[in-house]
Amino acid sequence: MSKELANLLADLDEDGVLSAVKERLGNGDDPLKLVEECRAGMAVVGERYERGEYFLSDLVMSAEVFKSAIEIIEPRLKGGMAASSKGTVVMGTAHGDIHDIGKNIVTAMLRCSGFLVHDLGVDVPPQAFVDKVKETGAKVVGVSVLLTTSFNSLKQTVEALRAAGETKVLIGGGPVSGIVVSHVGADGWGKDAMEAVNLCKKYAR
Ligand code: B12
Repeated sequence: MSKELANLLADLDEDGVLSAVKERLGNGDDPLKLVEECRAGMAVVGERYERGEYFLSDLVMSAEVFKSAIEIIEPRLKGGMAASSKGTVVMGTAHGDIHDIGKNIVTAMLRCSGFLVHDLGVDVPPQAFVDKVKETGAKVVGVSVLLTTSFNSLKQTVEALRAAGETKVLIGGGPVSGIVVSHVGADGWGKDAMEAVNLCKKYAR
């Protein structure tokens, strides 16, 4: 069952993805599990793109299919979550990078979990993160990065935030690992939205 949804997304079968999502939500499946299965499908899309089997138009199509699936899943995520105030988080995608699907999921999950999130969008310059932290007093900044070419701008963002104060910097996105955390000097990383929520619970007080 779990492979099916990922495969449907990897094959860009929009109708198949949407009916599988509706059916499984109807059966009471965990909405977060569906998000992660869709993400696994996107990873396969990326591999096919790397091998030259898919083109940029296929990446665009995969993003559309993913977004349509999330539109159906997201209200269910909200339904199960508390709405108390857990702290303030600034989110954004690293400078030079316009991928935002993962960031949007993390943002949605944080909001559902009771955090106040200021989402700066994509291609965010280091100073914009610093300015927002000063304005809001956020204790945590979450930066999403999908392009390895944006690791340097991410490092600059961490350095700028360090110079400005005590904010914790969490990172995430497809290519992120412990090695990237050390390279850019961040405080931690999460492999999915649930880990992002748990890290923010630890740091956003
Ligand atoms: C969809 C997609 C696109 C879409 C993006 C649409 C959008 N609105 O985001 C479009 C078509 C626009 C696109 C463009 C490009 N893309 Co693209 N894209 C992808 C693809 C297939 C999926 C990404 C995705 O959305 N995954 C699903 C989400 C849910 O997963 P996620 O982002 O990892 O997020 C999860 C976790 O990582 C975590 N998380 C995310 N952020 C954060 C933050 C914090 C703080 C924490 C704790 C956790 C966390 O939680 C999320 C939910 O579980 C990937 C393949 C891949 N393997 O990722 C390539 C990929 C990222 N793209 C790639 C490339 C090369 C490009 C382009 C340069 C292509 C081109 N020639 O123009 C451009 C980039 C332009 C730019 N300046 O940014 C490469 C990058 C390679 C590299 N070494 O850097 C990849 C890896 C494909 C590949 N294998 O070659 N792309």
